[in-house]
Amino acid sequence: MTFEVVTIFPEYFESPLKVGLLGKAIERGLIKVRLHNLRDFATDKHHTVDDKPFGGGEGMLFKPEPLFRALETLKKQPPKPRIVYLSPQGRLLTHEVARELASCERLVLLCGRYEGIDERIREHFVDDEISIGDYVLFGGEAAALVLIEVLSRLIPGVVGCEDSVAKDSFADGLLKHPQYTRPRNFLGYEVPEVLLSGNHAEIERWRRRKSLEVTFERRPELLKKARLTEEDRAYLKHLKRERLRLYLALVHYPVVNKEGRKIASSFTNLDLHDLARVARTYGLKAYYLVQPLSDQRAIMEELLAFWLSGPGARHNPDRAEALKLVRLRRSLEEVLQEIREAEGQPPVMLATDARPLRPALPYEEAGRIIRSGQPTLILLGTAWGLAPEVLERADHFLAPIPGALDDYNHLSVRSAASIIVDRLLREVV
Ligand code: 4G0
Repeated sequence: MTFEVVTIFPEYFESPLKVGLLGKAIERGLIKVRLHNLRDFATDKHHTVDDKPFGGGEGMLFKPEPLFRALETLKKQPPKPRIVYLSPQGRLLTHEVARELASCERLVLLCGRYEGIDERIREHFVDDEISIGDYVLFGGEAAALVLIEVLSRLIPGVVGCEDSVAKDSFADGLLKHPQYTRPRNFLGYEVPEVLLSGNHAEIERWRRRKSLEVTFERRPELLKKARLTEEDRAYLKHLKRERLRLYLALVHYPVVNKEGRKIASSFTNLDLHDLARVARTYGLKAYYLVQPLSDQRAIMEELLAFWLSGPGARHNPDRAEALKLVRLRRSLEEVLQEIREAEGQPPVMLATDARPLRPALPYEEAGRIIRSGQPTLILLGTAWGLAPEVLERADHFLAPIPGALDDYNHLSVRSAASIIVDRLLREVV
C-alpha cells in the first residue's frame, strides 16, 4: 500500500515513520509513504500556497492551483490513487471505514492547514473526506498519521501476530477486556485469580465476558453492530437484569399549582395504566404512586384490586403483570426508605423539571449511571411540577423533552415519562 502525503510540513512525518512497527513495515517494503511538499507545486517566486477567503473573515485558505498541480502530478502515475482529504467535516474514521480504505492500493492524503482548502478542490478533485474525530487540529498532518497507522495495522504482515489484530478492540465490534502482567501483587492490588489458573477455556470465557461488560458500560451503542454469539447474548441479558435497578415515582404531593403554591394533585387513571405498562416493558423494578390523600388512595386501591385480583385480572392477565409493579405510598420518604432497604443503598435521584435548578444531566450520562448498576429513581411531577423541596433533594436533573419546532412543550406526564425512560435505556433494552 502506498501513501502519497501532500503537506506544507513534510518534516512533521520524519520520526513517526522511522520508529516501531510502522518503521519496520516501511523498511520491509510492506507499505510506502512518499512525502510531497505542497510548496513545490506553487509557481510564484515566494511559493505561496495560501490566500485570504473571499467575503472576508478570519484565517487563510490553501489556494486551488498548487493543490491542483500536486494532485494532477500524482494522478498521472499508476495505479490510480484515491484522493483523501483530512478535515473535521469528513466522515468519522472507524474500524469499518479503515477496512474500506485499506482495500485501496494507493492513497493520496491531503493535509490542510489554517481554515482548510478552497471548496472547488474539495468538491471536484477529492474522492473522500475523512475526520479522525470531532475536534480541530492545527493541520491535517496528525490526522494523516493516524490514518496511516490505522490502515497499516490492517495490512497482513505489518503487525507480527495476525491473531492479535483480530482480537483488538473493534475487530469484532467490542472493547477489549482488561489485561495484567507481573507482579501478581502490585501495591496490594491482585491479579484476577482466573488468569493464573492455567485453564485456557475458563480464561477465554472470562475475557469475553469482561469485553461484553466494558462495552455495555461505556459504549453500549457498539453492541448493536458487534458480532455476538448466542452465549454472548445470554450473558448480556443477564448483565442487564443484574444492573438495571431503575424505579419510577409519580409524585402527587408535594407538587405546585399554576400559581406556584404547594398542593396535592388527584390521580389520573391513564397515568396508572400507561406508566405501569412502561415500567413492565422496560424492566423497571417498581412504579411508585406518591399520594397522601386518603380518599384518592381509596379510589386507587379499588382500581388496583380490580386489575390485580378482581375481574380485570381474569380478563387481562398481561395488564395485571404490569400493575403488579405499582406501589401506592404516602410520601417520597417512604419510597426512598423502601428502595434503600431493597437495594442496600439509597437511589440516585433524577428529577424532571421544566426549569432545572442546575444544568441538566445529558441522557447518555444518566444511562451510564443506570448501566453501572446503581439503583436509580426517576421523579416525575404532576400538576405544574415537583415542589422546590423535592427538586432540592434530587442528585441530577433530566432535561425536559423539547418540542421539535418551537417552545410549545405540553406533553402529558405519561408521554414525557415514556420518552424519558426510552432515552435513558435507549442502548440497553
Ligand atoms: C480542514 C483534520 C483542515 C478544515 C484536520 C482545519 C481536525 C481534523 C483543517 C479545517 C484538522 C480531523 C475548518 C478548521 C486542519 N483538524 N478531525 N485541521 N477547519 O480529522
